Amino acid sequence: MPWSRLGAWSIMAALLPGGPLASAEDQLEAVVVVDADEIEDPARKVYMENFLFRPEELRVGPGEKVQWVNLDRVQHDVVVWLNGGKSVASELVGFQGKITILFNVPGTYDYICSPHPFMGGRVVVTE
Ligand SMILES: [Cu+2]
Repeated sequence: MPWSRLGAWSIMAALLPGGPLASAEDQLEAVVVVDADEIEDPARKVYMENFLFRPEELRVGPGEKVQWVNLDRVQHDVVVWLNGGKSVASELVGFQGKITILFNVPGTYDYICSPHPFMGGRVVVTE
């Protein structure tokens, strides 16, 4: 990213209460479902258990991955809401299945499980 663009982006991010404003393309790149090996760091793990996300809120840095592990005998997924009503959805995974999502851009990301929309959680990405 050129410095001029980065500078403008930072100014907009500082001015807007809702967090960084980016193009639709940048928004999609802010949150990416990735293939990954098991993440050992407990600070970046979320368990899906008894139809809850545990912990409900996680704080990570930009460029870090979060991994969800399903401990229920039903399928769950993770659908992360972005600004402007867009979302990024993982595949559904069954018992002991894992979902890994890379968060590139600081902000507050609420998510749900689409078959069970009462299941909600939040990832806060801070510098
Ligand atoms: Cu679910």
